[in-house]
Amino acid sequence: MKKSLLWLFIISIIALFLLTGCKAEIPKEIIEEEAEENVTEEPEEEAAVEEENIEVETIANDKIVFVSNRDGNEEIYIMNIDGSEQIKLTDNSADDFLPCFSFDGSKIAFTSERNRNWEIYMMNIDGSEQTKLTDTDIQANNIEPSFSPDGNKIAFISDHNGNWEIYIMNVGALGKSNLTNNTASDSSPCFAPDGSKIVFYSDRDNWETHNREIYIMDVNGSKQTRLTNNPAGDWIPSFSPDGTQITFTSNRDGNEEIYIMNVDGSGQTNLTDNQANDMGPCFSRDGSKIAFSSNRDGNWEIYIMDIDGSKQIRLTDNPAVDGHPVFSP
Ligand SMILES: [Ca+2]
Ligand SMILES: [Ca+2]
Ligand SMILES: [Ca+2]
Ligand SMILES: [Ca+2]
Repeated sequence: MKKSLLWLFIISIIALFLLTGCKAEIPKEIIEEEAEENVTEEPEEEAAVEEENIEVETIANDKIVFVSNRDGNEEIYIMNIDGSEQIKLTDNSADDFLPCFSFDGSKIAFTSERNRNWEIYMMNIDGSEQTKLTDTDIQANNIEPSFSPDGNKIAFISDHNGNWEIYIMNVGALGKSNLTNNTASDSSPCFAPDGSKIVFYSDRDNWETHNREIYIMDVNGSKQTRLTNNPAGDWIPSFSPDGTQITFTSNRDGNEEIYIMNVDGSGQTNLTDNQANDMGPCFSRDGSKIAFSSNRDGNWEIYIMDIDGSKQIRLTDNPAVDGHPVFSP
């Protein structure tokens, strides 16, 4: 049976529970040494590729990437911000999901299970040059990539130590460093626009009751600070372009809704208010809009709204699961 996006969410949740009891086994020092060894190997080649792409004008402007299983399995799509010109970027029988733009709009990192386990890949915005960036053993997974603003690093999560932890790697290098290291699940990292912080969610406060909270930390993993504090699930955070606000998902009113808060956790306000599930918000480049997914019309579709919650407009319209919208920078 093929996984829908909803299944991915559900499977992730189940996986988080199943895996949180296990202990990390690879010493952090060894991982960091590997990361440093690999740093010097390929950055020149990567920089050359970036320059080539800029010359042939493959920068995304006013686009949204998203995931849909409308062709029978999950693929990455790109469309205009009014929902027009929906173009498929990946095309294979495996699931491709969780896309993320580089801050210069030239690359899309994503997760794919085309190699049996979930690994992180990168491609140009027209779908060309799909390259695998991580390569773990078949029993483990690397998912949820988030580019650093300079494009040189990607934060992501891996379960290779037995539970989901946040890691950071240099693009083009195989090594990675832990940013979190505990028995709970830490997920959904997202870089601040100035590159100094990463926002994420964790169930470290009470994983038995599945109490996810939004946390923020420095990019070296220090100063991990909780921003939400309630018995409900608070998850899938994303920074505003100016770094002053965070939009996220919470089910504190009984179903999933989109919320916005200041970067210190103050002023938590819900932007959606209905009986359906509204999830996975992302700010537009100018900070005036938020894209998200909702099943309010009977199946998962992508919507856009102003940041005060007004003008909620549907962008996709088909019986398949459409989700995980991400604005181009
Ligand atoms: Ca696919
Ligand atoms: Ca909570
Ligand atoms: Ca709702
Ligand atoms: Ca749909």
